[in-house]
Amino acid sequence: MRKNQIREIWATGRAAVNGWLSVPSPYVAEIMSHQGWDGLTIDLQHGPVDVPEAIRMMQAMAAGNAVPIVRVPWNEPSAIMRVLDAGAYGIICPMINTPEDAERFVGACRYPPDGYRSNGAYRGVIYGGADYLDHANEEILTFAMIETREGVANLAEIARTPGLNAIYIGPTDLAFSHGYPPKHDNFDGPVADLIAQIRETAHAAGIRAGIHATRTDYSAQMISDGFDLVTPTSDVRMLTGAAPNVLSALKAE
Ligand code: 3PY
Ligand code: MG
Repeated sequence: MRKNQIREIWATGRAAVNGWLSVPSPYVAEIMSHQGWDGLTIDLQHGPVDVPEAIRMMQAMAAGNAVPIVRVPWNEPSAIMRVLDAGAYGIICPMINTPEDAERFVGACRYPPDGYRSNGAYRGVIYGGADYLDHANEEILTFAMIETREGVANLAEIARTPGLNAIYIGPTDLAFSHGYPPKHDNFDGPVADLIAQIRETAHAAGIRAGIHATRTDYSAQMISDGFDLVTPTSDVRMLTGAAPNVLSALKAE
């Protein structure tokens, strides 16, 4: 089976840099997959991408090296299994709040006896290889999003879920549920303290920690603080970030 590059990066002690895809376009996915991202996550929770488009995007990405990851809309086994069957090598699952949530999520990603994933990886075997079934449980990465007060309270237990590889912090929902404005890139303050606490709890349980961001400087800070994966930006943010610079240079009064 094709190896999961993010696991290999982690094995050498480095952090993985993940890109984020919200534009429902195989062409955009193909362009991004040739830029050197370690992983690329297709977002099915927020934004207009749906499962059939995500499948076309993964097909387009396969010519590049980025590991195909999908953030599913919810902790829903059928949605998880559909994108795994289509070749996703990692799943980010929103709003994991309890050990039961984590068990349901991870179980959907693992074939028996480790979980209850159903057999039928029609494109997994094309992307991954003919021995996909034998190694899928070892290669596919599971990321539980910790982004609520309840998730933080239960984190030590959640992190001990067999087969859970990592947590992934959603900083805006995390801030929201603690009564703060939903903001990314928290350099300091109470949400920054929570984020450090979550990272340390995950590491103490022997699993990896990833975080969503929108700034390069903040992402660099998160890597130096010890995060194993950062998402520094997205396709949409790169467009909306770059266009105003060009326009303000040309349309300045
Ligand atoms: C959050 O900030 O809550 C996220 O889910 C990031 O996309
Ligand atoms: Mg969120």
